[in-house]
Amino acid sequence: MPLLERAPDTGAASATRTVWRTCPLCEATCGLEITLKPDGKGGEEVQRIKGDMDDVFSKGFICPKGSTLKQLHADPDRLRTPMIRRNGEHVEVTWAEAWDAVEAGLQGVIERNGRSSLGVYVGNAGAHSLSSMMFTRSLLTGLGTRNRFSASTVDQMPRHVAAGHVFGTGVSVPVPDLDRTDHLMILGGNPYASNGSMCTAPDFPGRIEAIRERGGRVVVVDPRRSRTAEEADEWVSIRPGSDALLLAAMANVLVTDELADPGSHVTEYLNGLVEFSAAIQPFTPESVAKATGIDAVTIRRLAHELAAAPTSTVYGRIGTSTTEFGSTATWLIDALNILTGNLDRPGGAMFALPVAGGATTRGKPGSGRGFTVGRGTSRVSGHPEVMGEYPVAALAEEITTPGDGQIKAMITLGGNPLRSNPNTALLEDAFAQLDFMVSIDLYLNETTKHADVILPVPSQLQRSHYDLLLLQFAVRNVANYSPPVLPLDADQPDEWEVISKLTAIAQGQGVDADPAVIDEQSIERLVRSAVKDANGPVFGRDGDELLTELNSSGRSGPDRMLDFMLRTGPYGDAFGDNPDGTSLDDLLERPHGRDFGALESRLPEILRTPSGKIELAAEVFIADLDRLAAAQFGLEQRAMVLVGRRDLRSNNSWMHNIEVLVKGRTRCTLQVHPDDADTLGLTDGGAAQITSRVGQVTAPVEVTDSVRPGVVSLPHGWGHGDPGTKMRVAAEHAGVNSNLLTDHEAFDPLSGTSVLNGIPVEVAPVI
Ligand SMILES: Nc1nc2c(c(=O)[nH]1)N[C@H]1C(S)=C(S)[C@@H](COP(=O)(O)OP(=O)(O)OC[C@H]3O[C@@H](n4cnc5c(=O)[nH]c(N)nc54)[C@H](O)[C@@H]3O)O[C@H]1N2
Ligand SMILES: Nc1nc2c(c(=O)[nH]1)N[C@H]1C(S)=C(S)[C@@H](COP(=O)(O)OP(=O)(O)OC[C@H]3O[C@@H](n4cnc5c(=O)[nH]c(N)nc54)[C@H](O)[C@@H]3O)O[C@H]1N2
Ligand code: SF4
Ligand SMILES: [Mo]
Repeated sequence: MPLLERAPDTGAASATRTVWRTCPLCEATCGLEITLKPDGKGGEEVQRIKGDMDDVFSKGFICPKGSTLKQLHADPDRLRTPMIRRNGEHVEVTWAEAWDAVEAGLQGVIERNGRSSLGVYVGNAGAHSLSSMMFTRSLLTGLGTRNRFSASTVDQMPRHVAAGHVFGTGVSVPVPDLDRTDHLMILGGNPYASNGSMCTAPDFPGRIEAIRERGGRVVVVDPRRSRTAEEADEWVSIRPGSDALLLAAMANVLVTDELADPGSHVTEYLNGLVEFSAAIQPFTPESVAKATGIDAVTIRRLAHELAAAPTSTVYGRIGTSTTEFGSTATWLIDALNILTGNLDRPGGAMFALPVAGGATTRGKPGSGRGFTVGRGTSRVSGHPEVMGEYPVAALAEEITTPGDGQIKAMITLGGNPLRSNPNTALLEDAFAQLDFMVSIDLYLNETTKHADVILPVPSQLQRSHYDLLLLQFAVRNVANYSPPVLPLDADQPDEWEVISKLTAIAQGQGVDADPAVIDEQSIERLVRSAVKDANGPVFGRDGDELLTELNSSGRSGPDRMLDFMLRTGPYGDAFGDNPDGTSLDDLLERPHGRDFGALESRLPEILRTPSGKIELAAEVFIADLDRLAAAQFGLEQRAMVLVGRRDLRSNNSWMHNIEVLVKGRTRCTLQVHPDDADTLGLTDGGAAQITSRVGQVTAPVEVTDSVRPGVVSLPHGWGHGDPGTKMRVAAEHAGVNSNLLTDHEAFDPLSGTSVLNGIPVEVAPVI
């Protein structure tokens, strides 16, 4: 036996050791280096967290939130025990008691009102959890209700709708090729604060700086001179809600000035260029100048610069997405990338080739069934279904409007709709009317306080991780798996077990249902469909053999499913057919991740439209241009409007209970331009009352010329300290809830996404 062999990992730690994992908090997927030390009780605790210099993707970058996974794990307010609400107060109970209450509550509602009276909301945390990514689908199916809602309709649904109609699936999302582009135009995104979104790129800021260092140009279109705008070559100050007009006018310039040339690599697979060019004619730079607040000369120049750069790429996020024309604006972003010849080529807008679980890597390459919406409509207002869900803007009315299918019981998973959805006062009243509610969450917060039962999940450090969703939108093809860093607490089920058990109980299997049964069904389904996929790497193989081989690892739950997805993905070992290919074992040997290289061209294989072509002139968007033209006058007339913003140290409505992140200056301020402050009589540090059609809040004023005149900015996700919540630190840094002002009646009809930016408001001093 070699003397220097490492002691076997018995869990009873006696020395410090280092492990690596991916930070699951935002979309940047940074690698963390975590030092563990003995905790004096036979276990381990985190000593320090820093950036993993060897991570193949993030190369050492982290933001201030990454290292706070330690504090999050240690937070005494983080729920470790299920809670039941008794006499209006939440009390700790055993898991057995919690499951009994879930069974009684859910089955009672189902017996009285049927399954259509169940509603479910999946929040942003669901997208950052491997358990949730793997097991939420069976929960949704098991509930047997169409009343599905998620944070997507306060976020990126327009991105899916544009991708779906143009390229064939909701996740066929082109991402800016940040590392090779010569010219980047960002609309409505502030990656210096958010670290990027629908574009997975750890150290997004560093990648932006690199563009400038190699002589490229960065332009930021935003009503605020955000940190990203400050770091860019040019800040284009736009009037909120008018991005679609600007983009349409830029497309118009490219067509009119004969600069539109999609390139031979795209033209072959492109439908609708002539129709698109005709439809865009009315949107001249002169005609949109007033509504956008950007003069015609600038608009022409911006378009010409895009076309003239050796490579260029246009990218838009929240500020473009959460507006009345979110889908059409997103489609126009794709259109500009197509017109300038930059789609699907290095330096332009490219498609990732996801290593695991990518919808764009399944099925027959080159064509498919295409994208449809409206397979059902919401009961009260008739909103069309999009990507299997209804808009959150309709959630309150679905709970409060009597009739068949009225929601009587809600399940929330990893979301805080009472801080993140529009018109939360209305929603709060609705939630108070529910017969039963169960939440899977880490905290007793503004939403979960309404739950009859709260089922806690282990902390981020106690779970395995793989960014199944976010790596589909990555600027490089990479894979990075993280085993749990710390063991589960005694009695604490893993998150997937909580979701699966809830599924089984909702299906009527009773409180003794074994989550492993759902797990077995899920993996079987995966394997059976893979061996039937004529274009997949294990087509025709014996499913039982594959299962046996998979099971020889002893894995279960999301890890086993991930292993299967990795092995049958485009870089997988295909169960032996491709020996150098990847698998979970392969990734376990590479704690810093495996890099499969820069993005490569994927046309025409990526396409899943019925025609096998890019549908540039998809009918829904061409038709929506009329609505856009008609809205122009209204946009021109707008007085004061409210927009949001993000702060690097915050994360939507949570992480506010972590002292190191919230200490210091107040972040929840109303930013007002000095001219407006003068006119309105507002003073820096004073208080302002902000009133919209649906609500009113009071917030501290920050006078700054970083917002455009006529625009005020208030971040979302604040407003803590409600009675019945348990987040001591957050309550001390409460802030105000900006979603008391956002209007549930304002949404993008193509995607159902709420308007969260460009809210008409009145602002007055509080004296
Ligand atoms: N006005 C305005 N509103 C907005 C936005 C805006 O820009 N302006 N942005 C919108 C956007 S982009 C989004 S994504 C939404 C977010 O909306 P939501 O998803 O509804 O809200 P979050 O604040 O992300 O809440 C996450 C919840 O998950 C819990 N949680 C954290 N980790 C886990 C976990 O691992 N498992 C489980 N089960 N729970 C966990 C947290 O405690 C918290 O309750 O907000 C939207 N709302
Ligand atoms: N630190 C931190 N990071 C996060 C989050 C967080 O809460 N905090 N949330 C995560 C989530 S869920 C998401 S979805 C991403 C979002 O990522 P980003 O989209 O980059 O997020 P924001 O920082 O909100 O940037 C939106 C920008 O749009 C601008 N804007 C507002 N209205 C308009 C408009 O009409 N037109 C244009 N062109 N711009 C407009 C705002 O001023 C703001 O600068 O961030 C993720 N990362
Ligand atoms: S940017 Fe920060 S929060 Fe996001 S993944 Fe990296 S360390 Fe985590
Ligand atoms: Mo989001």
